[in-house]
Amino acid sequence: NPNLPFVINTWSGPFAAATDAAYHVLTHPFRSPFSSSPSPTLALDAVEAGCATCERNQCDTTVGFGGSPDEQCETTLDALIIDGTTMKSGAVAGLRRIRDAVAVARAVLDYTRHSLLVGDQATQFAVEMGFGPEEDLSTAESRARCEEWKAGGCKGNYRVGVLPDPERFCGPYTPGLGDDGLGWVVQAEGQASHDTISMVAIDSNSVMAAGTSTNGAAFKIPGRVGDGPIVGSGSYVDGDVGGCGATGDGDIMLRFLPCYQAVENLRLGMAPTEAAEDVVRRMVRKYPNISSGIVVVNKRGEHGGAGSGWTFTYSYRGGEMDASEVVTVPPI
Ligand code: SD4
Repeated sequence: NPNLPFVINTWSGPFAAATDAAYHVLTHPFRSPFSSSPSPTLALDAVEAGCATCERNQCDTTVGFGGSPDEQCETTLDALIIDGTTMKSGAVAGLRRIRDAVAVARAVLDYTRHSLLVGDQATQFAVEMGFGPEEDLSTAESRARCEEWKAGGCKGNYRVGVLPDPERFCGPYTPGLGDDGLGWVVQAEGQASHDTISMVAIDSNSVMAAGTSTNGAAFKIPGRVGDGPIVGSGSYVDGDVGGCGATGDGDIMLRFLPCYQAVENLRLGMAPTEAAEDVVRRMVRKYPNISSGIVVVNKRGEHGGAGSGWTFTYSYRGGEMDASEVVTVPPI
């Protein structure tokens, strides 16, 4: 198949380096003699390398340390990785004080019988697995951004309705319903922070994997988990059919399991673009203002995307391409 090996990822620009890193893994098969991973698939290695690239590069400050501070100015990380052959997955949510979120998710997949670890206990697991020492995930920039948000009255706060003590929640701010009337606050302009790396990789033997890494939503309530680490939401892959990666307003998206739906759409015979458009339409029907982006690839390496609320661009690289290419998707 001339499309293979193949990598697709939810964004372009700084995220293209992740596509290239994953593609490099697929085209330079190598396993460290020190690796004891019981799941030695190149596709998983590629997804991990791609997501880790964005974690290290702080892609758009929405992946990895130093981005999307929560209400208390702390950065926490969500990540997921899925093996399309065994359907095993590993994930962490609200991971604190450890940078390598996708690698810790991979360790959950490789070395436990669980699928998802959260918060401080995920940190403890990470340290036990050698990902320490713990370190503050804030940077001077993320702290300044958080202080500026507080000084500006906490616009973009996710709390709605009448609160018992608004001052406690970083007030004064204006609570209320979103303009969809469905009870979510539309982020103030410039404060929406909705980028995430979600990727799918297919090696030259058609073995597939998918994964996601994000620092979530800026100024979230501490403890909030988005769509990123949820199987079928942040990403999904069934090695017999295809895979999907998602980005966007995770609080809403995870209600729809959009990536699960997209892969099921492929199974029903839809082309990748059609499969992606269908899931975006399902979400837009209920939430007309939702920002979303979905990438879909079938087992043959045919791909497509769809988005809403923004002009979504994704990157991919396959076959013998010299560099990753960008696809621009007009909003639905
Ligand atoms: C989240 N989905 O935690 C992530 C953020 C994101 O594009 O994707 N932004 O809601």
